[in-house]
Amino acid sequence: MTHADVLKAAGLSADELSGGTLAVHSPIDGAEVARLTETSAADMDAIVARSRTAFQSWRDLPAPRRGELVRLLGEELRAAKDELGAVVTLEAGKITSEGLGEVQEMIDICDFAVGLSRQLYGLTIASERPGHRMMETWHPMGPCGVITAFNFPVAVWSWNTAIALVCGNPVIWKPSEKSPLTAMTCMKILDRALERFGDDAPDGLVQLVIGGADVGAAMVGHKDVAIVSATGSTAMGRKVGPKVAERFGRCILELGGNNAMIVAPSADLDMAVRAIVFSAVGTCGQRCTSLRRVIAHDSIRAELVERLAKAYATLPIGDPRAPGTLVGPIIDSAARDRMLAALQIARGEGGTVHGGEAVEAVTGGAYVSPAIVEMPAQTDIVRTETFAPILYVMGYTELSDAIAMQNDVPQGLSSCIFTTDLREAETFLSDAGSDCGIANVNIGPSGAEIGGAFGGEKETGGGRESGSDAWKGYMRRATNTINYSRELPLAQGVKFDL
Ligand code: UN1
Repeated sequence: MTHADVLKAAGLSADELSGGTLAVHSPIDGAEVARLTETSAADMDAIVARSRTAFQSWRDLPAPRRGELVRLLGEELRAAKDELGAVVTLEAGKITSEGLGEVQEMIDICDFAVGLSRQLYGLTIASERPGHRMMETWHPMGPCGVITAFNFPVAVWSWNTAIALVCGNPVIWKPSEKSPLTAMTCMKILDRALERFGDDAPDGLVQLVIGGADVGAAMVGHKDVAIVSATGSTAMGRKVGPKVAERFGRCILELGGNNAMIVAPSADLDMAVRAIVFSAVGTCGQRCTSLRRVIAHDSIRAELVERLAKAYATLPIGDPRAPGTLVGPIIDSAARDRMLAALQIARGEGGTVHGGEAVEAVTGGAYVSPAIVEMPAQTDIVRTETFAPILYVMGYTELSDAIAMQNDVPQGLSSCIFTTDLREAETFLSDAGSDCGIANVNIGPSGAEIGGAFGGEKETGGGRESGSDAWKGYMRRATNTINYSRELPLAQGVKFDL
């Protein structure tokens, strides 16, 4: 299928793909596939006002009814899975299976959110006063601004949107300027769900804004955007976080990772090798959860590197649409340049680089061979997140040193240990173990499933999305004390009688 066919099958008309100023390129071959009209930052007031109006009626619908819209969205996503997956491949360069996997993640979060729409539990709390009941209730917050990155252009939107909607919040979505077409496709799919849902859904319940940093900044700075959920680089989060904090808005940040795997002497190396290859080179190393560091016990390190180098040598690199390809393009040539520059720095810091070269796969696309870099120590470049398939390998002798090394980076998203030793596994998961938001045993750091809270600490931003009680980030909590007695006792035994 040509790019035009893929976009047509996704329901995007030639008209809406042309006439604007934002050029959209496919990383597969660098072809320009659209020129989109951008949202002006000056329109943000009107967009937010529309969202606030939508909020006033959406919050009045019972949550299970709001969940019905999300259930329909899940159905429409199931029906459009192939078409949307193909646009993800076109626009983000993911191999077909990963494009489809991303849509599956959307379906999964819809299912999760539908169940949640019949929960949103509060608490009852024992009151010290007779004839009193104390409870905690959860309420919608208002417009939720969602900023998403190019690498998960649709799943991250759905994590936020499915939950924001059941929680009673309208959404304003600012996708990466590198991936607006997947966003437009999602809006069409959502429109079909809205149509089936009927009149209960207000206009402007979910709005899309297309453009660059200025339109994002207008949304982030707007006092009526109650929640800003931003996924992307730590540099972006450093701008967004303080801006939202300045106006006391709610922020959910999911930023950079520098995810490690400790490979212990007892590890099943066959499994470790497979897990490493998937998590280090999958999505061309462009997941926030991508494996970037292996900390291998000195007794197995040489063997592990040899097996990895062998596996890397056979990796099918090329057109992500072709069956069998495992490594598609990196997002653009600037990202490839950053990868090659990082490898140069690693060499300067004592690293031995295997792979990591520009590859001529499809003319016009930026392709690379994933790199394994043996490092003498965890130097500055290792502690920096380079959004590319670079895997640094270091050694250890004592587990406590390996854990200290795993934690000694600014980021804190995902982590794992490969071991068959129960004591080591539990130590890694303990209070003194990994400091990340995600810590796994005998599973790589990427490819988390829906259900668990997703996010991490330190420069990863601290936000949690998608699973567990992450919904609480999208609601405000009220503590209610109800007096059903005929007395008015004060707490703490305070007397204040007239
Ligand atoms: C991201 O890269 O921003 O755990 C999200 C994973 C995916 C989500 C990644 N489920 O790798």
